[in-house]
Amino acid sequence: MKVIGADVVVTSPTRNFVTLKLTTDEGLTGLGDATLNGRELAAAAYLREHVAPLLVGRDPGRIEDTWQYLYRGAYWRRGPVTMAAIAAVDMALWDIKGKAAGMPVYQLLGGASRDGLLAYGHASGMSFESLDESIHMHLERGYRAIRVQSAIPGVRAVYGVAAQAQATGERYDYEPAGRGAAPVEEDWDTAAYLRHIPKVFEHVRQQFGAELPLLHDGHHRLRPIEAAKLGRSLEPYDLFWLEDCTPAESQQALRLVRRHTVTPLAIGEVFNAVWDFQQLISEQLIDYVRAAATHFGGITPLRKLMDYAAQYQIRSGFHGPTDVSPVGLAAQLHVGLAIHNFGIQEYMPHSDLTDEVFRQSMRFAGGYLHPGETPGLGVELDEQLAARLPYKPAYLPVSRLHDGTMHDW
Ligand code: KDG
Ligand code: MG
Repeated sequence: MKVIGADVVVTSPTRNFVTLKLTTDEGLTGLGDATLNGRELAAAAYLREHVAPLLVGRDPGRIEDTWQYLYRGAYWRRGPVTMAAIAAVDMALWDIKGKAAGMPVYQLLGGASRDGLLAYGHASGMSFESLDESIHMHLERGYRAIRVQSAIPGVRAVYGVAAQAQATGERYDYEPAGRGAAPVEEDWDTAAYLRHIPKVFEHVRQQFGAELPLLHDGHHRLRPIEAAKLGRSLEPYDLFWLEDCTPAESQQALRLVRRHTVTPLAIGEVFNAVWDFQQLISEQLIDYVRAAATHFGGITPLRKLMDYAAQYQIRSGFHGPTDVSPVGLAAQLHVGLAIHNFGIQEYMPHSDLTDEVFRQSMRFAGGYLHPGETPGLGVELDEQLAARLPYKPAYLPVSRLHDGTMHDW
Protein backbone atom coordinates (compact mmCIF):
# COMPACT_ATOMS: atom_id res chain seq x y z
CA MET A 1 0.00 0.00 0.00
CA LYS A 2 1.14 3.57 -0.72
CA VAL A 3 0.07 7.02 0.36
CA ILE A 4 -1.23 8.88 -2.70
CA GLY A 5 -2.74 11.97 -1.08
CA ALA A 6 -2.07 14.16 1.98
CA ASP A 7 -4.66 16.94 2.40
CA VAL A 8 -4.91 19.46 5.19
CA VAL A 9 -8.42 20.57 6.14
CA VAL A 10 -8.87 23.69 8.29
CA THR A 11 -12.44 24.09 9.44
CA SER A 12 -14.27 26.06 12.10
CA PRO A 13 -17.51 24.53 13.38
CA THR A 14 -17.76 26.92 16.40
CA ARG A 15 -13.98 26.63 16.80
CA ASN A 16 -10.95 26.00 14.60
CA PHE A 17 -9.61 22.52 13.83
CA VAL A 18 -6.69 21.36 11.67
CA THR A 19 -7.10 17.85 10.26
CA LEU A 20 -4.78 15.81 8.05
CA LYS A 21 -6.37 13.31 5.68
CA LEU A 22 -4.16 10.65 4.12
CA THR A 23 -5.41 8.64 1.16
CA THR A 24 -3.89 5.36 -0.04
CA ASP A 25 -3.81 3.65 -3.42
CA GLU A 26 -6.07 0.94 -1.94
CA GLY A 27 -8.78 3.46 -1.15
CA LEU A 28 -8.24 3.53 2.63
CA THR A 29 -8.08 6.94 4.31
CA GLY A 30 -6.74 8.05 7.68
CA LEU A 31 -7.36 11.16 9.79
CA GLY A 32 -5.05 13.01 12.18
CA ASP A 33 -5.47 16.07 14.42
CA ALA A 34 -2.93 18.96 14.34
CA THR A 35 -5.05 21.61 16.07
CA LEU A 36 -2.98 24.18 17.97
CA ASN A 37 -5.38 26.55 19.70
CA GLY A 38 -4.61 30.13 18.61
CA ARG A 39 -1.80 29.04 16.24
CA GLU A 40 -3.81 26.79 13.91
CA LEU A 41 -2.48 28.16 10.63
CA ALA A 42 1.15 27.62 11.66
CA ALA A 43 0.48 23.89 12.15
CA ALA A 44 -1.50 23.74 8.89
CA ALA A 45 1.32 25.44 6.93
CA TYR A 46 3.97 23.16 8.46
CA LEU A 47 1.93 20.16 7.37
CA ARG A 48 1.06 21.46 3.92
CA GLU A 49 4.46 22.88 3.00
CA HIS A 50 6.95 20.61 4.74
CA VAL A 51 5.31 17.29 5.61
CA ALA A 52 2.59 16.41 3.07
CA PRO A 53 5.02 16.31 0.10
CA LEU A 54 7.22 13.82 2.00
CA LEU A 55 4.37 11.41 2.63
CA VAL A 56 3.22 10.74 -0.91
CA GLY A 57 4.62 7.42 -2.10
CA ARG A 58 5.42 6.14 1.44
CA ASP A 59 4.21 2.83 2.86
CA PRO A 60 1.52 3.79 5.43
CA GLY A 61 2.26 0.64 7.42
CA ARG A 62 5.66 1.97 8.53
CA ILE A 63 4.41 4.08 11.43
CA GLU A 64 7.50 4.05 13.67
CA ASP A 65 9.84 4.69 10.75
CA THR A 66 7.74 7.59 9.45
CA TRP A 67 7.60 9.10 12.94
CA GLN A 68 11.39 8.91 13.30
CA TYR A 69 11.86 10.27 9.77
CA LEU A 70 9.77 13.35 10.55
CA TYR A 71 11.22 13.84 14.07
CA ARG A 72 14.92 13.11 13.53
CA GLY A 73 14.99 14.13 9.89
CA ALA A 74 13.80 17.70 10.40
CA TYR A 75 16.90 18.70 12.45
CA TRP A 76 14.70 21.34 14.23
CA ARG A 77 13.13 18.99 16.71
CA ARG A 78 10.22 19.36 19.08
CA GLY A 79 8.09 22.43 19.69
CA PRO A 80 4.28 22.51 19.52
CA VAL A 81 3.98 23.22 15.79
CA THR A 82 6.34 20.43 14.71
CA MET A 83 4.92 17.91 17.16
CA ALA A 84 1.29 18.67 16.31
CA ALA A 85 2.12 18.10 12.64
CA ILE A 86 3.90 14.81 13.40
CA ALA A 87 0.97 13.83 15.64
CA ALA A 88 -1.48 14.26 12.77
CA VAL A 89 0.60 11.98 10.52
CA ASP A 90 1.01 9.38 13.27
CA MET A 91 -2.74 9.28 14.04
CA ALA A 92 -3.66 9.05 10.37
CA LEU A 93 -1.28 6.11 9.89
CA TRP A 94 -2.73 4.26 12.91
CA ASP A 95 -6.21 4.97 11.52
CA ILE A 96 -5.23 3.38 8.21
CA LYS A 97 -3.57 0.42 9.92
CA GLY A 98 -6.70 -0.21 11.98
CA LYS A 99 -8.94 -0.02 8.93
CA ALA A 100 -6.61 -2.34 7.00
CA ALA A 101 -6.71 -4.84 9.88
CA GLY A 102 -10.47 -4.44 10.38
CA MET A 103 -9.85 -3.54 14.05
CA PRO A 104 -10.21 -0.52 16.30
CA VAL A 105 -6.78 0.96 17.09
CA TYR A 106 -6.91 -0.09 20.75
CA GLN A 107 -6.84 -3.72 19.62
CA LEU A 108 -3.56 -3.06 17.78
CA LEU A 109 -2.15 -1.53 20.97
CA GLY A 110 -2.72 -4.75 22.92
CA GLY A 111 -6.48 -4.76 23.46
CA ALA A 112 -8.63 -3.29 26.21
CA SER A 113 -7.33 -3.19 29.77
CA ARG A 114 -10.71 -2.01 31.10
CA ASP A 115 -14.35 -1.69 30.05
CA GLY A 116 -14.44 2.12 29.87
CA LEU A 117 -12.48 5.26 30.69
CA LEU A 118 -13.49 7.28 33.75
CA ALA A 119 -14.03 10.85 32.54
CA TYR A 120 -14.11 14.18 34.35
CA GLY A 121 -16.19 17.17 33.31
CA HIS A 122 -15.71 20.92 33.80
CA ALA A 123 -17.93 22.61 36.36
CA SER A 124 -17.48 26.27 37.17
CA GLY A 125 -19.38 29.17 38.68
CA MET A 126 -19.38 32.88 39.27
CA SER A 127 -20.87 32.19 42.74
CA PHE A 128 -21.26 29.19 45.06
CA GLU A 129 -24.86 28.92 43.85
CA SER A 130 -24.03 28.80 40.13
CA LEU A 131 -21.13 26.43 40.84
CA ASP A 132 -23.53 24.06 42.62
CA GLU A 133 -25.90 24.19 39.64
CA SER A 134 -23.05 23.45 37.27
CA ILE A 135 -21.91 20.44 39.35
CA HIS A 136 -25.50 19.13 39.55
CA MET A 137 -25.82 19.46 35.76
CA HIS A 138 -22.67 17.40 35.24
CA LEU A 139 -23.80 14.73 37.69
CA GLU A 140 -27.14 14.52 35.87
CA ARG A 141 -25.24 13.96 32.62
CA GLY A 142 -23.53 11.00 34.22
CA TYR A 143 -20.12 12.40 35.16
CA ARG A 144 -18.54 10.73 38.20
CA ALA A 145 -15.59 13.13 38.57
CA ILE A 146 -15.69 16.93 38.38
CA ARG A 147 -13.14 19.69 37.77
CA VAL A 148 -14.09 22.72 39.87
CA GLN A 149 -13.13 26.28 38.83
CA SER A 150 -14.52 29.41 40.41
CA ALA A 151 -14.64 33.17 39.98
CA ILE A 152 -12.37 35.01 42.45
CA PRO A 153 -13.65 38.06 44.35
CA GLY A 154 -11.89 41.16 43.03
CA VAL A 155 -10.82 39.53 39.74
CA ARG A 156 -12.93 40.56 36.72
CA ALA A 157 -12.73 37.39 34.61
CA VAL A 158 -11.01 34.14 35.48
CA TYR A 159 -9.86 31.76 32.75
CA GLY A 160 -11.75 28.45 32.80
CA VAL A 161 -14.88 29.94 34.40
CA ALA A 162 -17.86 30.08 32.07
CA ALA A 163 -19.82 33.22 32.92
CA GLN A 164 -23.35 32.04 32.11
CA ALA A 165 -23.70 29.17 29.67
CA GLN A 166 -23.02 26.27 32.03
CA ALA A 167 -26.09 26.34 34.22
CA THR A 168 -28.53 26.47 31.30
CA GLY A 169 -28.47 22.70 30.93
CA GLU A 170 -28.02 22.96 27.16
CA ARG A 171 -25.27 21.29 25.18
CA TYR A 172 -22.33 23.58 25.63
CA ASP A 173 -18.88 23.94 24.09
CA TYR A 174 -16.85 26.21 26.35
CA GLU A 175 -14.77 28.29 24.00
CA PRO A 176 -12.16 30.26 25.92
CA ALA A 177 -10.56 31.38 22.66
CA GLY A 178 -12.34 34.59 21.68
CA ARG A 179 -12.89 35.14 17.98
CA GLY A 180 -11.22 38.33 16.81
CA ALA A 181 -7.90 39.74 15.65
CA ALA A 182 -6.27 39.86 19.11
CA PRO A 183 -6.59 38.16 22.51
CA VAL A 184 -8.98 39.47 25.14
CA GLU A 185 -7.21 40.79 28.27
CA GLU A 186 -8.19 39.34 31.65
CA ASP A 187 -6.81 40.19 35.08
CA TRP A 188 -5.28 38.16 37.86
CA ASP A 189 -4.56 38.36 41.61
CA THR A 190 -2.67 35.41 43.12
CA ALA A 191 -3.24 36.39 46.77
CA ALA A 192 -7.02 36.66 46.24
CA TYR A 193 -7.00 33.29 44.46
CA LEU A 194 -5.05 31.56 47.25
CA ARG A 195 -7.49 32.95 49.84
CA HIS A 196 -10.63 31.98 47.94
CA ILE A 197 -10.07 28.51 46.42
CA PRO A 198 -9.92 26.57 49.74
CA LYS A 199 -13.29 28.13 50.67
CA VAL A 200 -14.71 26.92 47.34
CA PHE A 201 -13.63 23.35 48.01
CA GLU A 202 -14.85 23.48 51.60
CA HIS A 203 -18.26 24.50 50.24
CA VAL A 204 -18.29 21.82 47.51
CA ARG A 205 -17.35 19.06 49.95
CA GLN A 206 -20.14 20.20 52.30
CA GLN A 207 -22.67 20.14 49.45
CA PHE A 208 -21.58 17.03 47.57
CA GLY A 209 -19.96 14.83 50.21
CA ALA A 210 -16.58 13.19 50.62
CA GLU A 211 -16.67 10.64 47.80
CA LEU A 212 -17.02 12.65 44.59
CA PRO A 213 -13.60 12.91 42.90
CA LEU A 214 -12.79 16.64 42.57
CA LEU A 215 -10.07 18.21 40.43
CA HIS A 216 -8.73 21.75 40.06
CA ASP A 217 -6.64 23.47 37.37
CA GLY A 218 -4.17 26.20 38.41
CA HIS A 219 -3.38 27.06 34.74
CA HIS A 220 0.37 27.55 35.39
CA ARG A 221 -0.20 30.71 37.38
CA LEU A 222 1.65 30.19 40.66
CA ARG A 223 5.24 30.43 41.84
CA PRO A 224 6.51 27.22 43.49
CA ILE A 225 6.01 28.40 47.09
CA GLU A 226 2.49 29.62 46.24
CA ALA A 227 1.68 26.28 44.63
CA ALA A 228 2.98 24.48 47.73
CA LYS A 229 0.75 26.65 49.90
CA LEU A 230 -2.30 25.95 47.72
CA GLY A 231 -1.64 22.21 47.67
CA ARG A 232 -1.36 22.15 51.45
CA SER A 233 -4.47 24.29 52.00
CA LEU A 234 -6.49 21.93 49.76
CA GLU A 235 -5.42 18.76 51.57
CA PRO A 236 -8.52 18.65 53.84
CA TYR A 237 -10.70 18.45 50.70
CA ASP A 238 -8.93 15.40 49.28
CA LEU A 239 -8.50 16.43 45.62
CA PHE A 240 -8.08 13.83 42.88
CA TRP A 241 -5.46 16.25 41.52
CA LEU A 242 -4.19 19.80 41.39
CA GLU A 243 -3.26 20.54 37.78
CA ASP A 244 -0.59 22.84 36.32
CA CYS A 245 0.13 24.54 39.63
CA THR A 246 3.31 26.20 38.28
CA PRO A 247 4.56 27.07 34.77
CA ALA A 248 5.21 23.57 33.54
CA GLU A 249 8.58 24.03 31.86
CA SER A 250 10.36 24.49 35.19
CA GLN A 251 10.60 20.83 36.19
CA GLN A 252 12.71 21.42 39.30
CA ALA A 253 10.11 23.82 40.72
CA LEU A 254 7.99 20.77 41.43
CA ARG A 255 10.55 19.49 43.96
CA LEU A 256 9.66 22.38 46.22
CA VAL A 257 5.91 21.86 45.76
CA ARG A 258 6.26 18.14 46.46
CA ARG A 259 8.20 18.74 49.70
CA HIS A 260 5.25 20.61 51.18
CA THR A 261 2.08 18.88 50.03
CA VAL A 262 0.57 15.46 49.45
CA THR A 263 -2.15 16.81 47.14
CA PRO A 264 -1.67 14.75 43.92
CA LEU A 265 -0.23 16.74 41.00
CA ALA A 266 -0.98 16.58 37.27
CA ILE A 267 1.11 18.37 34.64
CA GLY A 268 1.94 18.36 30.96
CA GLU A 269 -0.82 19.60 28.64
CA VAL A 270 1.64 21.98 26.96
CA PHE A 271 4.47 19.43 26.77
CA ASN A 272 5.42 17.95 23.43
CA ALA A 273 8.23 15.43 24.01
CA VAL A 274 9.28 12.85 26.58
CA TRP A 275 12.16 15.14 27.60
CA ASP A 276 9.67 17.61 29.06
CA PHE A 277 8.52 14.88 31.45
CA GLN A 278 11.83 13.17 32.16
CA GLN A 279 12.66 14.74 35.53
CA LEU A 280 9.03 14.91 36.61
CA ILE A 281 8.61 11.18 36.06
CA SER A 282 12.00 9.87 37.17
CA GLU A 283 11.86 11.88 40.43
CA GLN A 284 8.15 11.09 40.91
CA LEU A 285 7.32 14.79 41.09
CA ILE A 286 3.89 14.27 39.50
CA ASP A 287 1.11 11.70 39.78
CA TYR A 288 -0.65 12.17 36.43
CA VAL A 289 0.60 12.82 32.91
CA ARG A 290 -1.50 15.49 31.14
CA ALA A 291 -0.13 15.07 27.60
CA ALA A 292 -2.51 15.13 24.63
CA ALA A 293 -1.88 12.86 21.64
CA THR A 294 -2.32 15.95 19.43
CA HIS A 295 0.45 18.00 21.03
CA PHE A 296 2.77 15.16 21.89
CA GLY A 297 3.51 13.68 18.46
CA GLY A 298 0.60 11.22 18.33
CA ILE A 299 -0.24 7.74 19.55
CA THR A 300 3.26 6.26 19.12
CA PRO A 301 5.13 8.51 21.61
CA LEU A 302 2.14 8.76 23.98
CA ARG A 303 2.15 4.99 24.39
CA LYS A 304 5.92 5.01 25.03
CA LEU A 305 5.56 7.84 27.56
CA MET A 306 2.94 5.91 29.50
CA ASP A 307 5.10 2.78 29.56
CA TYR A 308 7.94 4.90 31.00
CA ALA A 309 5.56 6.49 33.55
CA ALA A 310 4.28 3.04 34.56
CA GLN A 311 7.66 2.17 36.06
CA TYR A 312 7.08 5.00 38.56
CA GLN A 313 3.39 4.23 39.22
CA ILE A 314 2.40 7.43 37.43
CA ARG A 315 -0.91 7.32 35.60
CA SER A 316 -2.56 9.04 32.64
CA GLY A 317 -4.82 12.07 32.73
CA PHE A 318 -4.77 13.02 29.05
CA HIS A 319 -5.71 16.56 28.02
CA GLY A 320 -9.19 16.53 26.48
CA PRO A 321 -10.51 20.09 26.08
CA THR A 322 -12.65 20.99 23.06
CA ASP A 323 -9.62 22.36 21.19
CA VAL A 324 -8.42 18.76 20.88
CA SER A 325 -10.54 17.66 17.90
CA PRO A 326 -12.69 14.51 17.93
CA VAL A 327 -9.83 12.84 16.01
CA GLY A 328 -7.29 13.76 18.70
CA LEU A 329 -9.70 12.69 21.43
CA ALA A 330 -10.27 9.33 19.74
CA ALA A 331 -6.49 8.78 19.50
CA GLN A 332 -6.07 9.17 23.24
CA LEU A 333 -9.16 7.10 24.06
CA HIS A 334 -7.61 4.17 22.18
CA VAL A 335 -4.34 4.62 24.12
CA GLY A 336 -6.19 5.03 27.43
CA LEU A 337 -8.20 1.87 26.90
CA ALA A 338 -5.11 -0.19 26.09
CA ILE A 339 -2.57 0.92 28.72
CA HIS A 340 -2.53 -0.53 32.23
CA ASN A 341 -1.71 2.77 33.97
CA PHE A 342 -4.80 4.72 32.88
CA GLY A 343 -5.92 7.28 35.47
CA ILE A 344 -8.72 9.51 34.21
CA GLN A 345 -9.70 11.22 30.93
CA GLU A 346 -10.72 14.87 30.60
CA TYR A 347 -13.91 15.11 28.56
CA MET A 348 -15.70 18.24 27.38
CA PRO A 349 -18.30 17.41 24.73
CA HIS A 350 -17.83 19.17 21.40
CA SER A 351 -20.59 21.32 19.92
CA ASP A 352 -23.35 19.68 17.87
CA LEU A 353 -21.93 21.27 14.71
CA THR A 354 -18.46 19.84 15.47
CA ASP A 355 -20.08 16.41 15.89
CA GLU A 356 -21.68 16.80 12.46
CA VAL A 357 -18.33 17.62 10.84
CA PHE A 358 -16.60 14.77 12.70
CA ARG A 359 -18.85 11.69 13.03
CA GLN A 360 -17.58 9.57 15.89
CA SER A 361 -17.98 6.00 17.10
CA MET A 362 -16.93 7.17 20.60
CA ARG A 363 -19.58 6.96 23.32
CA PHE A 364 -20.00 8.45 26.80
CA ALA A 365 -22.32 6.64 29.21
CA GLY A 366 -22.53 6.44 32.99
CA GLY A 367 -19.43 8.57 33.41
CA TYR A 368 -17.25 6.38 31.18
CA LEU A 369 -15.90 6.91 27.66
CA HIS A 370 -15.26 4.21 25.08
CA PRO A 371 -13.75 4.72 21.59
CA GLY A 372 -16.15 2.22 19.98
CA GLU A 373 -15.51 -0.80 17.78
CA THR A 374 -15.24 0.85 14.36
CA PRO A 375 -11.99 -0.16 12.60
CA GLY A 376 -9.30 2.54 12.88
CA LEU A 377 -9.83 5.57 15.11
CA GLY A 378 -13.60 5.61 14.55
CA VAL A 379 -13.94 9.17 13.18
CA GLU A 380 -15.20 10.22 9.73
CA LEU A 381 -14.83 13.75 8.37
CA ASP A 382 -17.67 15.40 6.44
CA GLU A 383 -15.44 17.31 4.03
CA GLN A 384 -18.27 19.15 2.30
CA LEU A 385 -19.62 20.54 5.55
CA ALA A 386 -16.08 21.31 6.75
CA ALA A 387 -15.44 23.34 3.57
CA ARG A 388 -18.47 25.50 4.30
CA LEU A 389 -17.06 26.47 7.74
CA PRO A 390 -13.84 28.41 7.08
CA TYR A 391 -11.16 29.34 9.63
CA LYS A 392 -11.81 32.40 11.78
CA PRO A 393 -8.99 33.94 13.86
CA ALA A 394 -9.45 33.17 17.57
CA TYR A 395 -7.12 33.56 20.52
CA LEU A 396 -6.94 32.45 24.12
CA PRO A 397 -7.08 35.41 26.52
CA VAL A 398 -3.98 36.94 28.07
CA SER A 399 -3.74 37.86 31.70
CA ARG A 400 -2.35 40.93 33.52
CA LEU A 401 -1.86 41.76 37.19
CA HIS A 402 -3.68 44.80 38.55
CA ASP A 403 -0.60 47.00 37.92
CA GLY A 404 -0.54 45.96 34.24
CA THR A 405 2.23 43.35 34.44
CA MET A 406 1.74 40.46 31.98
CA HIS A 407 1.17 37.20 33.87
CA ASP A 408 1.17 33.52 32.93
CA TRP A 409 -2.33 32.93 31.74
O1 KDG B 1 -5.86 25.50 24.42
C1 KDG B 1 -5.74 25.61 25.80
C2 KDG B 1 -6.83 24.88 26.51
O2 KDG B 1 -6.99 23.62 25.96
C3 KDG B 1 -6.51 24.71 27.95
O3 KDG B 1 -6.42 25.94 28.56
C4 KDG B 1 -7.55 23.90 28.64
O4 KDG B 1 -6.26 23.94 30.67
C5 KDG B 1 -7.08 23.38 29.94
C6 KDG B 1 -7.60 22.10 30.36
O5 KDG B 1 -7.13 21.60 31.37
O6 KDG B 1 -8.47 21.57 29.68
MG1 MG C 1 -5.40 22.52 32.06
